[in-house]
Amino acid sequence: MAFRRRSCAVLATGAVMMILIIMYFSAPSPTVVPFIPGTVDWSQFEHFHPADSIKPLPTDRPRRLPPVQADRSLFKHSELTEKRRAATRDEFLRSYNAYKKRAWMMDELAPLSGTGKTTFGGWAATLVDSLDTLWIMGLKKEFDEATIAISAMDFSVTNEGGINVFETTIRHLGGLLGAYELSRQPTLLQKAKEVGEMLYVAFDTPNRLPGFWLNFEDARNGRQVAGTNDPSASPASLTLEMTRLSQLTGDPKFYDAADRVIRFLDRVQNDTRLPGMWPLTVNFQGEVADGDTFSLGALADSLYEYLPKMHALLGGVDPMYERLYLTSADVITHDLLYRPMVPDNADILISGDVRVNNQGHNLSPESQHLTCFAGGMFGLGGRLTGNNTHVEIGKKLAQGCGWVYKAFPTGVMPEIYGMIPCESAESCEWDESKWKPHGDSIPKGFSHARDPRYILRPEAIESVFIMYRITGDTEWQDLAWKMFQSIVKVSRTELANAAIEDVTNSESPKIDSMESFWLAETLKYFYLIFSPPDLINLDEYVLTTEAHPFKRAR
Ligand code: DMJ
Repeated sequence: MAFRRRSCAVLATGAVMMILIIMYFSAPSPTVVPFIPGTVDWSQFEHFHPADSIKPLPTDRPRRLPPVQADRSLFKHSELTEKRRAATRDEFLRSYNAYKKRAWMMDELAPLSGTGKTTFGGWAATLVDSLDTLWIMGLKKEFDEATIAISAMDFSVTNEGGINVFETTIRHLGGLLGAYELSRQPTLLQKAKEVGEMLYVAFDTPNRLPGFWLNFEDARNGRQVAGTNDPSASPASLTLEMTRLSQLTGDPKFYDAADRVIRFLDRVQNDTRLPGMWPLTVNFQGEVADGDTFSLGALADSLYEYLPKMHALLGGVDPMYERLYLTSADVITHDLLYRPMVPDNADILISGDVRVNNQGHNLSPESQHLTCFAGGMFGLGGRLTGNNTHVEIGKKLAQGCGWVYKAFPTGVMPEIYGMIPCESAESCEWDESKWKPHGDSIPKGFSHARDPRYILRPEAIESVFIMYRITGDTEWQDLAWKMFQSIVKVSRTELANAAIEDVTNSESPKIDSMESFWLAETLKYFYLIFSPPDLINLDEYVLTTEAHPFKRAR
C-alpha cells in the first residue's frame, strides 16, 4: 500500500460518540467539538504521478465586483413571509427527524419503507449535506449533535471499492466546508481536509486530470487514468470546493489540481464542434473534446454554473473564468435557448440541446429539470459582469421554469419534457394546430414528458431564489410559495418526502427515494427566499452546485 495507517488506536465509534457527547454538553459554551482523525492519513499517499509544480492561489487584491443583490431597501419582511418561512422549516424538520430516527448515519432515508440506504460510500451523505441548512435554519441543537457525529466519522472506511469523485466533492466536501464557513467549528474543516486529501488521490493520473471514480485498488497500484468518455461536468465542477479548501487550509495543491481541468477546457473551448461550449462527454485522458451533443442538462450542467461562481469566489482576479463564462453564455443564448409556443403567449425561455453533424447543428427542444439552474447562472453572471441582458435572460429562464411547474396538473415540472419552439422570439402566437402531444395527459404547450418523474430536485427554486435576491420583487416569493405547496402536496409521505413517478398524474405513485439534495438544496432555497436578504447574502457568499455557502473574496 502506498499510504500509511495512522498510529492512533481505532476506538469503537459508539464509545467515542458517547465520550464526545458527554464532553461537549458538560463544557462551557461556545465549545469546540473534538476532532477524531480517520484511520488512514490520505495526505501521506505517495503519488505515482506527482505534480511537477503547484500553482499558488492568486494573491492579487480581489476586484470590487458589481453587487449581486438588489438594494436592501427593496426587501420587506412581512408576517406572511414569516409564516411561509416557518412552513419550509417545518417541512425540513419532518424529513430530517425521519432521517434521524430511521436512517441515522446512513447516506439516505428511504421515505416510504423507512429504512436507510447506502448510495455515496456510506458516509452519512444526507447528514453531511444538510449540516449547513441546520445552521441556516437556526437548528442549533441538531447542528451540534450532527457535528459531533460527523467529527467521529472515518472517511477511510467504506465497503465500496471506489467513490464517485464529483458526488463526494459536492455533497461531502462541499457540505463540510459550507458548515465550517458558517459555524467556524474547526473539526469540520479538519474533516473537510481529510475528504479533500482522499479526493486529491483521484488526481494521481499521468496527466493529473481525475477519473470519474476514485477506485482504491487502482490508486494503490498506480493504475489510475482519466476517463476517455466522462461527463464534462464531473471533473470540471470540482473548482469551487477544491479552491475553497486551499484558501481555508493554506495548501494550494487542491486549487492547483482542479484548476488544471479548467485550463484544459480553456485550451479547447473554441475548437469544439460547437465552439464556445463543451460536449456532454469529453476524453479527458487524450485531452480531446470532439463530442457532438451540447446541453445545460445532465452530464454538463455544473461545468457552466461554476464559471461565474469561480469568478465570484476568487473576487474576479483570474480573468479566465469571466472569459469562459461570457464566451459560453453567448453560444448558449444563440443556439440552446428558445422561446416556446404556449397557450397564454408568455414571453419565457427554455433551454434545449444541440446536436452537431456534417450538415450543421440542430436544436432539440427537449429540456430537463436540471437545466433550470441556468436562470440563476445568467442572473448571477449578468450581475457580476455588469451585463443586464444576461439578467433579463436569467429572468425569462426562471419564469420559464415557473411556467412549466404551473402547467402540469401536479404543479411540478417533470424530469424531461419537450416544448415547441417559436419561429420568432419577438412575437409568437399560440397555434393549436402545431401542438401534437405524445400521450393524453400532456398539457397544452408540451410535446412530451418523456421522463415524468419529479425527484425533489432544486434547480427551479434555485433560480427563482437568485432572481428574488437580484430584484427584491415579491412576485418571485409568490411563485416560490406555489411551487412549495405543490411539491409538498405530491411528495409528502407519513415520514418525510419522496420522489414521485409522474407529474402528469395528481394521484401519482411515490418512489422510495429522498436524495440528500432535498434537505441540502431544495428546502434551503425555499427557506432562504422567505428569509431576510442578509441571511446568506449573495454579495458575501457564493453557493456551490449543492447550495453550500462559501465566503467570497472581497
Ligand atoms: C445536485 O446534486 C447538484 O445540484 C448537481 O449539480 C446536479 N443536480 C443535483 C440536484 O438535482
